[in-house]
Amino acid sequence: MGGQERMRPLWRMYLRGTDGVLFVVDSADRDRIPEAREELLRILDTPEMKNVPLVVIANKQDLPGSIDCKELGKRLQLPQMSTRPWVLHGACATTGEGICESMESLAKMVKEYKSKNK
Ligand SMILES: Nc1nc2c(ncn2[C@@H]2O[C@H](COP(=O)(O)OP(=O)(O)OP(=O)(O)O)[C@@H](O)[C@H]2O)c(=O)[nH]1
Ligand SMILES: [Mg+2]
Repeated sequence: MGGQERMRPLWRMYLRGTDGVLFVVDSADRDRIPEAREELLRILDTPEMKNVPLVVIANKQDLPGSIDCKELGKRLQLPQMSTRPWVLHGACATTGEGICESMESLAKMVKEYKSKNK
């Protein structure tokens, strides 16, 4: 789903029955990382999203000056997520680098989550 501001109110329509979240962040858009963090925490902070697995794609790793994967994770407060399974992958959507790994992680984590919540 698109992440532009006018699209975001639609996100909550899709929360019920969600088994995994894939959140793509522009690692080169440094000024808007706090905005990305607020939006991410907002969707995760509902009872129905408790412990739903999270995959974050740190996209645009090819651009000079982009925030590296580890630093981005910190800025999104991922290490503070203690009960939720999460993983972070660096990626470049234009070449496809990192995308397969991200999808594989998502598939694996969703499978685990569903087997626990049956
Ligand atoms: N260099 C590079 N460009 C990318 C990558 N992924 C997407 N793009 C390009 O980024 C552009 C879209 O920018 P976005 O930041 O997704 O969207 P935006 O138009 O800036 O709108 P916002 O969602 O408000 O930031 C397109 O031209 C894509 O080709 C990437 O990994 N590396
Ligand atoms: Mg942008």
